[in-house]
Amino acid sequence: PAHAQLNAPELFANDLLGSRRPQNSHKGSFGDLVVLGGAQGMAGAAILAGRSALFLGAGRVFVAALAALPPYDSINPELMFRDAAGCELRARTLVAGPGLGDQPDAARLLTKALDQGNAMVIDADALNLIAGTPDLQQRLTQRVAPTVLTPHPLEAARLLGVTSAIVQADRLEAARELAARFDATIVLKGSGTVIATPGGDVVVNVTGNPGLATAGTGDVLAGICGALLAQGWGEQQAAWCAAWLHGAAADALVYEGVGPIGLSAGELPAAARTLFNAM
Ligand code: NPW
Ligand code: AMP
Ligand code: MG
Repeated sequence: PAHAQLNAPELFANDLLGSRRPQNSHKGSFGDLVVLGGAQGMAGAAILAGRSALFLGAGRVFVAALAALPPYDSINPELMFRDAAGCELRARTLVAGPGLGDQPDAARLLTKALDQGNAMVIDADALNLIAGTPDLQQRLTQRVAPTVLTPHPLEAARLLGVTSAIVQADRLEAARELAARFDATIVLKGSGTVIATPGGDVVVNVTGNPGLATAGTGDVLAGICGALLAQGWGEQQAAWCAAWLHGAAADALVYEGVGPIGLSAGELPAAARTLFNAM
């Protein structure tokens, strides 16, 4: 077949069970993660990604925003807020893009982020900046560390230089082409999320529902994927499990009557956490 369907048993088979933690582990065992994003008016996107990373088990989570933030997040004071320009990026898993915007400070930050050697999720405006900047494309393809790109159809279209209708007409091919072009794992979002690797593996996720068609759900997915990378998962397994958990969390919420209408992105992290601990 051209692709396999992504089902939970494949994740079990990989023995990457989320609830297994060594008895003597500590927060340093589960990785430091930095979300880079949150320009003026979109700080919420970066906070949603950070909260998702926290709920899915990253050891310490920093939100490095371009906009001025309050001293701390009153809903999740565990998050550490940093000024984007001054935030240490080395030895930390990065989630770049949620609410990052398109201003010069965003491009400077992304340049620095692409050049660090740790795992990275690239989403939203980081993808848009890369689409419009050959220098950033070159830095992306030169990366060696695990790299996952999470475009929605329009972001994928911008990266490929085509229309979103063309992406949607052959989603498998669009994902494969992006994986080959950028030598990274691609999560092409939308109903039936497609995950493609540079090696040519393609799977279609089976979880999720139209309750996810609301602002901020992509920012949650990026944070979940980052949390798995921060805990040492490989890029393909992290992409698979993140997409599966994100959709399954939405399915569980709909089953409880929380959606599809009115499901809000901020409700997903706790639901995904419950599923992950049960795996
Ligand atoms: P249409 O309408 O069909 O032509 P943009 P964005 C398409 C931040 N956010 N199937 C669709 O195009 C993000 O992190 C901040 C088909 C849609 O109109 C980014 O940094 C929030 N088409 C920034 O905002 C919460 C699909 O893409 C267009 C599709 C801009 O991101 C919200 C939108 O794409 C947001 O996350 C699908 N499944 N999905 C906050 N609270 O701070 C998308 N499209 O123009 O890139 O805008 O995705 O909203
Ligand atoms: P974004 O557009 O970046 O906020 O991402 C939206 C998220 O919601 C992605 O993970 C999509 O796969 C998911 N999503 C949106 N609409 C649907 C749908 N109709 N069915 C399943 N998943 C969806
Ligand atoms: Mg998005």
